[in-house]
Amino acid sequence: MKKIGIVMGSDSDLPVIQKATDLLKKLEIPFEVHVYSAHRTPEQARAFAVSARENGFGVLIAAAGMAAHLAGAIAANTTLPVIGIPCKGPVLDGMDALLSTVQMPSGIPVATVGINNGANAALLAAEILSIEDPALANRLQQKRTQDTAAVLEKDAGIAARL
Ligand code: RP5
Repeated sequence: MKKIGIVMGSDSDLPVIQKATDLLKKLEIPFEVHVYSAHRTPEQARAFAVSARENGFGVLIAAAGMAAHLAGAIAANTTLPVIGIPCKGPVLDGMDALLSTVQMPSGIPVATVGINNGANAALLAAEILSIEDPALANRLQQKRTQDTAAVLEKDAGIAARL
């Protein structure tokens, strides 16, 4: 099975990444996590992206805040699908990272999820891998069924709370 590669711009992004890794563990998908910054360690970020396909990765996730160039810099150096997670920063509430991540010029796509949405990044990465993996597709369907049941349980209980 292909691995999912996760890169974060700083270890301060870890709480966002943990939402992704928790889900990947539940879905039994192998992953590798690194701290590489587009600005502070550009050579290491580039080297990871350049060798990612030959190193067995199928999808890459990149999380960064503020002037968030990491997902774009990773995408510039691989033709694997790259999912960007804009992280909330201390000043502009993540809007800076959201626009930096989502507004890629034509030719270098980054599939951008919502601010701090590590869970959706993991699910999207899993859905991409599931195209060629029926067992993973089944696990995703089971999760969707469980999530649906959880909402319906809330629906059934809501009257009692009002
Ligand atoms: C970005 O700058 C990182 O992804 C992080 O979200 C933000 C702040 O980094 P630290 O100053 O906390 O290391 O590159």
